[in-house]
Amino acid sequence: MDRTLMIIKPDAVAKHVIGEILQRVEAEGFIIRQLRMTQLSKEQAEAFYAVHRERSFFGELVAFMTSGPVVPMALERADAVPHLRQFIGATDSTKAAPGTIRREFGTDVQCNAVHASDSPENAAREIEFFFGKSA
Ligand code: FUP
Repeated sequence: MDRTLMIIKPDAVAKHVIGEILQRVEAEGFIIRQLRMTQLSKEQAEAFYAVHRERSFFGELVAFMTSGPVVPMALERADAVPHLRQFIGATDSTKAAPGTIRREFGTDVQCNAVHASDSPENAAREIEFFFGKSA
């Protein structure tokens, strides 16, 4: 079994669809191993998205991710990383396939409802970021 990190982003939290998203994730066979709600500081959001520091959208991304609470979780499943990426859909919610989480609950390329780790290495780093080494 592999692990990945998913974050329910501030737009989805504000829409009151945490429960619906969790229901779909569990129905897809993911086991929730860790889960919490937190409000990211500017420093934390900048550190989490450090790989995007030079991108034009970095400032807006950090502002959005700190605009309200987020719900990070560690999820377990066979092929967790690629399976969750497929399940949430393309980055831009307007281009994500019908039925995916981003298409169903997101709005655009910034307010896209959820984050999911893009590699097993990043999944391990991101799970540690939110839940510490013991997770
Ligand atoms: P993803 O791995 O699908 O989350 O997408 P990226 O790593 O390409 O981008 C990380 C986050 O930056 C996305 F979730 C949303 C945000 N983003 C923007 O806000 N504007 C853009 O033009 C591209 C990405």
